Amino acid sequence: MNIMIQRKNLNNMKKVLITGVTGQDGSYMAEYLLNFTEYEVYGIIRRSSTKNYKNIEHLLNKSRFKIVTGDLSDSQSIDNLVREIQPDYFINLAAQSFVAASWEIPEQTFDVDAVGVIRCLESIRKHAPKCRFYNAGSSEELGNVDYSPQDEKHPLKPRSPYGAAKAAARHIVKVYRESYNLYAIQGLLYNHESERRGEEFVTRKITKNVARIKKSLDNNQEFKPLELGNIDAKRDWSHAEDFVRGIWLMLNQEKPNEFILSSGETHTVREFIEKSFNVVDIKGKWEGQGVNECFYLENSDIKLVCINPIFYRPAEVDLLWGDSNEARLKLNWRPEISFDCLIKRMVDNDFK
Ligand code: NAP
Ligand code: F7E
Repeated sequence: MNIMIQRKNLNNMKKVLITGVTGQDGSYMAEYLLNFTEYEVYGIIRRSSTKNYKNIEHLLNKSRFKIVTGDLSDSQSIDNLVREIQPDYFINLAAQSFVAASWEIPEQTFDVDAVGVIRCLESIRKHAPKCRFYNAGSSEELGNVDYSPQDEKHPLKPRSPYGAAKAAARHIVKVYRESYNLYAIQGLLYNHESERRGEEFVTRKITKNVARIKKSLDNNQEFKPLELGNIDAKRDWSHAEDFVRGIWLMLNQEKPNEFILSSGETHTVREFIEKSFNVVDIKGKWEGQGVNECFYLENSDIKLVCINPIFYRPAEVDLLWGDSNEARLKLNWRPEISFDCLIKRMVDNDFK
């Protein structure tokens, strides 16, 4: 371990161990908890030849934020951390989280996203059974949905190795909760995005490219159109900042209940594209069909967006739309950042 860990915390601060702290949700979660003086946050990063601190740079000088190393593929590293830190909360936000990649690396996805969860649970069971554990579940577990909007009773019908791994994790979290009386839960979260979203996910890919295209148009420069896959897929998008609050509420209930977090609205990728261009005052029109469909700059033959089938998936989840009424009622949680505001924040950030 690369830091000295105080075994007894003299200030009586609660210790929160967060995996995935360099990612979108992990960085927002660390930031959120550091706003409260009673938490000491241990962010787990995995060893790599190049540091990837972009999302947490602004937290590194905070005395209550500590970086430790560990990897969900390595039980010993997780076990050592839980034994030595004795966390009060363990928030597992690490994953191979890119659905499209999960067909290319299915074993690695399953190892990190499903078996990795067993590694966390075993360490908690052995060394810190009072620790509250949160695992990041996903609407991808529902997959080929039976009805909309989907609620907590919807069956698990995953369509990707990623969705299957998260569904397996959901079962094992429940097994450990019931077998060992652990406070272990897996929320079911619909898509959430932000200025920190990875650049391969469709929303960030769109907002980055809208900024690039806007700059090229302003400077009369030639540009390549943005290439996308299935633009008719529907998703229920929110801002990640709203969701870390919801996760924290879920972890602090009297009893360990699992909830859906979602905006309660669904939109197509196509709509996301149109609204993103609108933010920078670019109007376009759709022409053509299927793989030949393009989004043209209004009153011109300049292509802004076109379809590349390379981005189609072996199996698609066509429609996700979450019913988060239970969370709203029982946790008194609701998202505050609207779909339009999310898009504006992301486009403005990329334009800057
Ligand atoms: P993200 O930005 O892709 O972050 C993933 C994090 O996991 C990164 O910090 C990454 O570290 C870390 N990681 C990957 N493999 C690891 C391993 N073997 N050991 C330790 N750390 C590892 O993901 P996110 O969007 O914040 O999502 C957070 C969690 O919520 C994930 O479990 C995701 O599957 C789930 N989820 C996300 C959404 C969403 O819409 N964002 C919706 C539902 C569920 P590196 O920096 O080293 O790569
Ligand atoms: O795709 C379509 C694609 O990769 C959204 C993860 O956070 O949310 C996320 O998974 C939709 C899909 O996210 C492109 O086919 C079209 O229908 O942004 P995405 P996702 O697969 O919904 C869930 C809840 C998670 O748990 C995951 O961790 O957009 N799409 N064209 C495209 N998607 C991408 N990435 N790239 C395209 O060019």
